Amino acid sequence: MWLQQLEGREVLLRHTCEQSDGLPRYGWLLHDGAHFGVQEIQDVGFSLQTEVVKRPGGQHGGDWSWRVTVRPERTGPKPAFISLLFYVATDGQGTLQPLIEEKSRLASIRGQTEELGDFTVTFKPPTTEAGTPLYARYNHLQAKAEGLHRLTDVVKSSLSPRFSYAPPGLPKRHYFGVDVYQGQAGDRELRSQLLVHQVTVAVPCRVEVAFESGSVADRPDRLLAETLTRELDKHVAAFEQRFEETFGLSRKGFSGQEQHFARALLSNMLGGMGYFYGHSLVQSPYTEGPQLYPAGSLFTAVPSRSFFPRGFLWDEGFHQLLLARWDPALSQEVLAHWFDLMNVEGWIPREQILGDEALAKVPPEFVVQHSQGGNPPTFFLVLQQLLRQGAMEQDYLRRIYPRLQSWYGWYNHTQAGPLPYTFRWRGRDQDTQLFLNPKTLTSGLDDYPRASHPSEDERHLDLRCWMAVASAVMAEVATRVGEAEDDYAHMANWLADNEMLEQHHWSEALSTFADYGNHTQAVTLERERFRPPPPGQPSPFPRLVRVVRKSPRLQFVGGALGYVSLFPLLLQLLRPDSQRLGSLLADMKNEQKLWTPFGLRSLSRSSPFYLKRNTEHDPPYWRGAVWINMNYLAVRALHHYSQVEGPYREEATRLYHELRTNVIGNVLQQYLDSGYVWEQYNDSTGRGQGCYPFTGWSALVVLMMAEEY
Ligand code: 6A9
Repeated sequence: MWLQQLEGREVLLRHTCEQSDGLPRYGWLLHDGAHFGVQEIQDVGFSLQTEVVKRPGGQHGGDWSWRVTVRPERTGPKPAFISLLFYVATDGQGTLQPLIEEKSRLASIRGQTEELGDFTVTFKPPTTEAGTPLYARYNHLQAKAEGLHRLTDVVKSSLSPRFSYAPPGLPKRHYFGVDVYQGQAGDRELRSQLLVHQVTVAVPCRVEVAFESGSVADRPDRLLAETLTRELDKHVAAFEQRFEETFGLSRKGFSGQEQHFARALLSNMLGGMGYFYGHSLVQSPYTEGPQLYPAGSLFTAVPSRSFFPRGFLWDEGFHQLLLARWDPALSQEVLAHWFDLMNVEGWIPREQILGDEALAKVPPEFVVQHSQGGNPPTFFLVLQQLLRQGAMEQDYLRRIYPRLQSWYGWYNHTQAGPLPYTFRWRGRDQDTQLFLNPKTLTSGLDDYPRASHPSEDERHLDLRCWMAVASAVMAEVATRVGEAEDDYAHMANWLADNEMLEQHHWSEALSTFADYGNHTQAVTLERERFRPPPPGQPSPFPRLVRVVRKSPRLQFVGGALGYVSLFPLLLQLLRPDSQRLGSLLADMKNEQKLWTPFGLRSLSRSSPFYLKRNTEHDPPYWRGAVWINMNYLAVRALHHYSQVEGPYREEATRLYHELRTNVIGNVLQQYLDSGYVWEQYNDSTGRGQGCYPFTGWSALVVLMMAEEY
């Protein structure tokens, strides 16, 4: 945590990534996912560079050190001095013993936990970057907290302005320091023991912290000062070399700035990875209320450190497409964690909210997961990639195979459509009167328009295409582990059969691929007519409700040209000589439909749903904006169709180059302009929108730069 000591101003305590802090820029510039990381955080008037290095050894993961360097920034009011707060906290078990020096300086902590064994954490006094000691004031806090999610509050409420900072020759000034915490325990269990070391010091400065594992027997030298610098330099050089070997961006002629950007994208995904532990809350059709699942652990990347700092199923497949290239062993570990969270039915919760810290970031209405709802099985794309790389050992494949069978089986059985070889997302919005179009959160495309009236007659094109990929990969894995592959191969063949695909999903009238269902395009959202309230009740504000002007009927879903329509192309199911390929390429390239200078927009400009709100409080999401995961699939597919013989090869090649250039160019431009990579991009201006930093699937730009598909 850090604290700006601006006299007379409110207390600005920074801790976890919060969009509301409005920092100009922050993120990992370098991170290899295992041994080191370099992060830059720009605050107003100063910046923090945080560096971490790990040195393996002993039985508990070895030693690691942190270095924080604070530097003034050219712009903004510069704080004369700031406070850095370093803390150690337990989470339910373990002990911590403070060693206090000079009355108030927490010099080190001796601790012990089940996972870490015995360890010592040492806080070095602040210096200049050259190593000269600096004047500083110290505070420390020893407190108990309900859990890790409450630490910010505990520290905040213990702050007192009664301390003074008086470097030689300068006037004395007051500052906020951690003091005594008057927590009200109540009957809540206090599972965290907390020790905070606060150092208050002038900018610029540098502070180092060393974690030393008790099980490391011989330590040649401490991982501090010059040794730390030397280790960091070594890791930076190795990273740069490995990055070039893996992605070849310098070879491809990308500028220094472009390479810097790509390294930051990969590093943010790696640096944002987390280890989560806790229970999912699940509603199943077999129980009355939601049930707490057994505690489980998940090692995973996250879509966004500030806004969605937890695991999301289909996002994770996209994340691992990038990470599998960088570190295939790491990706396999992540996949294994996800597969271990499967329930007895073969279902994996879409959103993983494990532990109090994760839970603290989720509004209550989003916590319960529904065991009838899926999410695109993108892990099959990762498995396909790892198989191509030859990265998976036989033993690993054998161990995940039973889980893959269950998972595949879950989709195949529970998400079956009305006809053989068709599929339907379960869990669409029920209260159809309130939405312009009932959402389909399970598909991952949320408010993308589907049949206006959800019914059992629906067939969803995207899910069918996902199942085609899943079946093909299952057949391949089965063959590899010497199990019967016939059923999977049979499914894969039928789902890839272009004639049957057209029969189920090609609409002559709309001249595109589409969902099928009970549908009418004649719907609008309108303000409800005023109705006098019952006596004694306040008069309700009239809501927006859906008005249906023409009855729905079973038909292909019109007015919905966009990402879903492109799926047979995106997942490369169309034969290269299919006329339909030519037709989708034309829709893609049409600026009145999907083409923008920033990438493909999610929904055609000509769709009646284009940029339409779904309810009063629900702005358009997948109704026009440019999303990077789908653009990655598009670029990848265009690359594929540019490599195979066929009548559309030249057109695919042309679009491949243009789309790739547009997407890379805009995400980079927005990063330079705004300091961040974003969740989505505006289809008219290219501007980043939604949450930030979002270096989940938006980081797939690195693979587009590398032309790794
Ligand atoms: C809301 C509000 C602090 C929505 O990237 C994660 C998912 C995608 O899987 C999905 O395709 N996002 C996309 O349509 C974000 C979903 C967030 C839901 C929970 C909590 C947080 O407030």
